Amino acid sequence: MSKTITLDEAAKLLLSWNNIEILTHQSPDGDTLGSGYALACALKAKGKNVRVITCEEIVGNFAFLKDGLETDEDFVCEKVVSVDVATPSLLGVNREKYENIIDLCLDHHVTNDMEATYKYVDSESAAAGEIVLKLIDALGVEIDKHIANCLYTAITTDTGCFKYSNTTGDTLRAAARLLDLGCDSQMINYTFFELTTRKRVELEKYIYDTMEFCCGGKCAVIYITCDIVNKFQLTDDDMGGIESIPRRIEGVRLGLTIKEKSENLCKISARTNGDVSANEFCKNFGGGGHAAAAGCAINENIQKVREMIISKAEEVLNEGNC
Ligand SMILES: [Mn+2]
Repeated sequence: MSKTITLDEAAKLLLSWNNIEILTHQSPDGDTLGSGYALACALKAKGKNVRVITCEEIVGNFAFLKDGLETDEDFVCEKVVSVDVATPSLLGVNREKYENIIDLCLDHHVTNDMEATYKYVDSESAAAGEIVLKLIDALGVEIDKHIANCLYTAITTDTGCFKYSNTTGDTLRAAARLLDLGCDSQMINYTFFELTTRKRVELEKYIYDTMEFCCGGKCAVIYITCDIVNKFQLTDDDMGGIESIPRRIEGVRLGLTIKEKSENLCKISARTNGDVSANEFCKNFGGGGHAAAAGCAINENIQKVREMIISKAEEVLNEGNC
């Protein structure tokens, strides 16, 4: 059992520790990386040896988050902190090594089921970045421009540029403070919400061509098959945020994305505008997440998965008279 602690207690622990590794989740997003690198920089400012552990090399649009965080080659880990990791499987390639040795878990997912010695989970926070901002204050570290950029990236990406229903007054006050501290919001929002690639445009063409509607238009389903990923050599970066396309359509209450990962494995992302629970929908298939955004995986071929989720969507949307 993990011991739930306050942020002040978490700060005290961190100040008493050294040689700290910060774990981020697989398929890294702006929140896990922004929060992880911001916390690392703050701990470094307190004279700690620290490094961020990722499941893959961080290149492309997220690479700037790593600035100024060189790690000694002879680093020996003593303490492990996870940020934005809701469940052990999200540790990916690092799961085996780390899942039983996490000292502190920091997260904002209501479904968090990580085992750690100490835990701070605040599901009211729109992003782990909001929690890390408060933690850095508790550590007594002055937030420089780079830390502000990391935290702004965390918060803006997890809120869809402050458009999702998880955005609260506190979220906006946190973001406002980061602007006051000199973060480059224009560069960050351009990078994550406007900049696109040719490959991405090709993917969107395919998605609009193959999109399906069910439940009388209350549910829209899009598909990303292995064939299309191979044809355009799509990376996770190219596909980021694609899941939010279906729910933009008028009348759609539940937007579903089926990503074919292999012949017998598909990942499903559910997105809603908050009135239908994406979390409850994905729980039917052993997954979970938030009210407006959740996911699950099904070990079946894509045709079977299509039938399963459309039939569940019909059940959910018709039952609730949505
Ligand atoms: Mn997050």
